[in-house]
Amino acid sequence: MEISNLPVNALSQPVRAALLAAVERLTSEPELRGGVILGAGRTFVAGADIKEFGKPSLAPLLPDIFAAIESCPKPVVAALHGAALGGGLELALACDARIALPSTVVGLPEVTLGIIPGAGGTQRLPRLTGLTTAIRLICSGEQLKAEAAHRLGMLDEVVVEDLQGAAIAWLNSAQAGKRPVSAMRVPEEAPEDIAKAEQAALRAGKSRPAVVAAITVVKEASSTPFAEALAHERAAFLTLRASPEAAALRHIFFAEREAARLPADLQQTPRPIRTVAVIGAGTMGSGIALSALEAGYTVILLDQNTELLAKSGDKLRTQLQERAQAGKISTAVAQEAQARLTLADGWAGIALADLVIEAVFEDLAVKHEVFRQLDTHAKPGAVLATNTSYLDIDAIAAATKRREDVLGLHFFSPAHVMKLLEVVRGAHSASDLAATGMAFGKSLKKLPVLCGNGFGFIGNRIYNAYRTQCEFMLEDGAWPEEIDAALEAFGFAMGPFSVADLSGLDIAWRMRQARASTRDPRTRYVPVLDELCERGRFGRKTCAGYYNYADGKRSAGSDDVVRAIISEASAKRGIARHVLTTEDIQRRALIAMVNEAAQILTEAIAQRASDIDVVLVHGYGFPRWVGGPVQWAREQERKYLERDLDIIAAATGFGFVRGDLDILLKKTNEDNAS
Ligand code: T1G
Repeated sequence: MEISNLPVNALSQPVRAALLAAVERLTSEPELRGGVILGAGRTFVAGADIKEFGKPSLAPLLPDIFAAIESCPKPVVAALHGAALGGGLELALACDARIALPSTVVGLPEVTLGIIPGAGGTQRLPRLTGLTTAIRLICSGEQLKAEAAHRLGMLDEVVVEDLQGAAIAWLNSAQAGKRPVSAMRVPEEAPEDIAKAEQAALRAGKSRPAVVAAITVVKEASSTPFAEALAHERAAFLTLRASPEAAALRHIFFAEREAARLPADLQQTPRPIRTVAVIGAGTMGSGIALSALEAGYTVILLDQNTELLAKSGDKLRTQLQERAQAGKISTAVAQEAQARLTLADGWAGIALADLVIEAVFEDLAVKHEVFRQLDTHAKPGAVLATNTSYLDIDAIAAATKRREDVLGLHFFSPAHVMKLLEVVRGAHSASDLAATGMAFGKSLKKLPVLCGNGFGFIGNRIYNAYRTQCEFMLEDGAWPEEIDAALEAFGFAMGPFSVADLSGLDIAWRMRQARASTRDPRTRYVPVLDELCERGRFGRKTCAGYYNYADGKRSAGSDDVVRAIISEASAKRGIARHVLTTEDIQRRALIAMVNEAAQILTEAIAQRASDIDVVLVHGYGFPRWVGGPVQWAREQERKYLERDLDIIAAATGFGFVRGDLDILLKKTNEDNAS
């Protein structure tokens, strides 16, 4: 029985109907002695068809099909390759045996979609692995390679070739027969081990509703009759699937894939890239070099500071070895990658590069000098990329005679960890540069998002609006710890003032000083950060910023110095400080993001609304289970969004631009697809 619903053989309704018919035929035809279920193409089954969620469930349902497999008197073997995930693994668990190729991955990732396995996974998996492993796997959505799954008892055999032949051989072997997992008993385990697994799962899963539900239902495997527990699983699954959190997680799942799509006129053949030159051996440059090395590129690293260059080269080699020891990459890849790293001792060293990425100091004059050198030394047709966070790509490109080769590749720090990559086209970027940047990002296993060349592109511009509104709230009456606590309660990994202290207040201070001369005095400006920096309080690096830091630990709240500075700023502006509730803080910060997002869409800086959510979730710690600022706004009543816009318009005063919420809230067909 071969399931073919490319690209990932999702168990859509037609597949379910055909599979049930095949199982019924196996059951009824006397000459048939056993069955093998396998997937066509590159994989077994990636799960239920997520695109069907949000619509009425159509028969036959997976639990009915799996019951038919178990009640079929003939043995059925699942032959697994590629990925057997979610409903795909549940299908395999309903079979009498599971045989896989070594490269197969298996898992129950439902919690990453805000749901729990809804077709027996919570009851069958523990019968093979025990409760502690089942709790860990189901609450994390962890995917296991075949060998690991085999060791845990989830697979019966791992074969290196002829998967179908091995499955048929199993059917013809003496061990073939009905061995329904549902009839097995859950292996005994120490209650304290189960409790520890529970606590670990709740911590790692931030006690999200799906994780809490998964633990409750999985534990029934050892206490409740199978059929009854199965009904509880189904009920919990259906409730979660209808929740806004599940809708948000499905939204971001599809948004991440949608972001890779370029508009028709930019769908061009990417320029071939084999050798990458990175200019600047600082934190960003080294992180970019590491990513490129691990992705298989030949990397040339250049820095005018030869001591820093040598140090960064050593650090890169060490990092490659460490990642091999941690099992993140193979030892062979680590050694081979080290051989692909060259430390250039001058500009001539970049002559062979197909792509040059500069990650030097964020100053236009410095970037201009680098691009003049690139103009001279980079080979014709090489892509000249800047990692700038804020500067105008066109202003940088103006330093070369080949503006058509200039592109923004905005990595996020640490560059070898953060998946987000903003691919920024300048006014003169050649039409194949977007495809080249997106393909390069994908090859680094990044999440590339196409951006227009506006101040702060997508992410920094929105984060800037969010942080500015939070500074206004400081002056209006909230303390840093109240604002951070409110936004961390919303789900941000860190509040804006803790983030500012971590990245260093002096960086923002330098940028503000550089822009002071062009700032319109009529716009509201909060001088608190400048006052802190005047006192040498740059944040963690000076053990004092908005907070105090001792032994790396942040103080619970801001101290009297900070409060005096804030109160003085309020007084100077004639503000009578007032209390802001957690909800006030959350809504003002979020509507500031939404308002900026609306303008970014109107200005076509982002291709689509869902791209903005991908940027905020992957670049700024926006809680994934809320789906991003756009998804959040779509879940709000319009009248409250308008009310909140009025509030920040009043708080901002001169220069406030009210975005067009309609453009943001209308569902496009891509959104409807998800
Ligand atoms: N349903 C519908 N479409 C899916 C899909 C799914 N389960 N998985 C992938 N796609 C689409 C995806 O949107 C993309 O579409 C194309 O397939 C290629 O995907 C009952 C209820 C399998 C590891 O969570 O993790 O089972 O962009 O780009 O990088 O308890 O897809 O081409 O139009 O990701 O090679 C649980 C989700 C579902 C697995 C392959 N299963 N998928 O990665 O390709 S809930 C999952 C993945 C469930 C049961 C419950 C990955 C992959 P388009 P791709 P890839």
